[in-house]
Amino acid sequence: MAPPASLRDWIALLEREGELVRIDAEVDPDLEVTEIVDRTVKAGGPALLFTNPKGSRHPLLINQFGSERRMCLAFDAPSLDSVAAKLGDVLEMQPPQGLAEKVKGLKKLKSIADSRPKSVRSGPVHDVVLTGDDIDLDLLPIQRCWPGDPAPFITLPAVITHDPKTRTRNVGMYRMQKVDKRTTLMHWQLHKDGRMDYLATDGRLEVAVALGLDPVAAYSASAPLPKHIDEFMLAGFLKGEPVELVKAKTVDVEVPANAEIVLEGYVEQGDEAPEGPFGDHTGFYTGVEPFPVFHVTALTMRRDAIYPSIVVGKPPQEDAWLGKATERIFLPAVKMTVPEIVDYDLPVAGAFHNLCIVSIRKAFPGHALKVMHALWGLGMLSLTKGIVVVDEHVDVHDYAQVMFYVGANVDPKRDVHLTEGPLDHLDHAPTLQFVGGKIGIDATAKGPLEGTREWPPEIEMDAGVRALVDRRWAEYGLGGVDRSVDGARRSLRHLLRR
Ligand SMILES: Cc1cc2nc3c(=O)[nH]c(=O)nc-3n(C[C@H](O)[C@H](O)[C@H](O)COP(=O)(O)O)c2cc1C
Ligand SMILES: [Mn+2]
Repeated sequence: MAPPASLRDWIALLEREGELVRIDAEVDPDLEVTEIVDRTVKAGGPALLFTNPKGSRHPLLINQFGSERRMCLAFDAPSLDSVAAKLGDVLEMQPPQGLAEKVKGLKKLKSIADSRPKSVRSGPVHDVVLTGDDIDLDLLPIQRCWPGDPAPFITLPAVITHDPKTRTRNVGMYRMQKVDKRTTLMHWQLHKDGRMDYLATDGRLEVAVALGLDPVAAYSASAPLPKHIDEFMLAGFLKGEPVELVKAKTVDVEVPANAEIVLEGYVEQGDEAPEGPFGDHTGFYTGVEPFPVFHVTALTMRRDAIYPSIVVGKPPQEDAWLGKATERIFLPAVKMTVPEIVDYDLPVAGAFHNLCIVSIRKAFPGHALKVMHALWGLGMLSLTKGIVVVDEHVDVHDYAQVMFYVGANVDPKRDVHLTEGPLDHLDHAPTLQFVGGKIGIDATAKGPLEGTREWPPEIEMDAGVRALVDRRWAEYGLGGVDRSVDGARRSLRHLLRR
């Protein structure tokens, strides 16, 4: 088994697994789909394939990522942590000793070499090629998600650009507001690589937008990789198969050969127009700001192309699971830089950038502060508004446990640290956009070198007594009582419901 190779294989897999429902009734992509999906996501329901969206001949797929189980099916992995382990394995490679280790090492190196995208001559994405006046975005069932949105938005694209100087490819997921049949806007936020490519050109930047990829390639567009790393390489590594790319028809960009739909086109320096408002993953409408205008020069499709979409809004929504995938998959990379980190959790309710809970192996006075500042300097985590640091034995995914230590171990005057730094583009709370306050809470146990009184021991039952009670449990006649109330075993699903 391997992760699904295309959106169609993925849909077939979801159907076999009872994870997809087809809706044949005519449903309006204008708001009605959102209300259905919102209820379905919150109930932990299946992926939905709207076969008859009003005004379009193309089916609309949504909620493909909306549960932990589907996320694991997408990666063909037993858990998101096991996907992370694959990456951690490569990141932590040591010079091999002995033949067996060398062979294993070679296999790992091969998996890296094989992750490079592969160019192919043709692909089904070019079954239908529309250019000039034939281009018509109205063909697609693009959703208007929330009542305050002024237009339909493409919400699940993989936007492909190249750095004009280095030619490095970048793939990112950025919403695109429809302007007319051949034009959209491109919502490249301030800190994103796509915007860097745009700013680096002094004229025109060619862009291709792929819609309807296999789930791992689609996920990779949302992954916060450093600018010089091609997201399709991560996809190839995680799939164990290179992403196959074919030359686009009207721009010098390669596109996934078996994408359902591709929009080719360009943006130009200085050509911007008001974008928004948009009901966003922050749970609020983000305001109107100028963003680049994307002119479509070709619309190519598979025959009977399926259009993929996602709704973001007040959490939890489907994107919670894309975020959780990133949280898990990037843990080994975070640990590479800050090895004292044991685990971290970005609560869904915190829209990912508002709060990070991190557990550390504390080794010296001020260690929690060191880790806070490291995270505030690390990739997209630098935009995190609040950080809570706990000791290594605390389960960061068990929010009640974390609250216990925040309450018990914190002297607010000593352990709450306020500072400033860059903030998420969409954060409406800071007085200035993009920059403002940060809060760090050190909920670790303090030592005498940190100037505190002696820290009291925590209450813990004797291991011998625990084993004894385990052995004798049946004798007590308490069969109905769950004896394994253990935070660590609670699934992410429970955390979402909390
Ligand atoms: C459903 C969804 C929608 C997103 N929309 C946007 C967006 O409109 N603009 C943006 O800059 N980032 C958006 N993001 C986040 C980016 O995809 C993410 O930061 C990604 O790492 C950007 O790639 P880059 O770092 O290569 O620019 C979205 C993420 C998801 C999951
Ligand atoms: Mn990138």
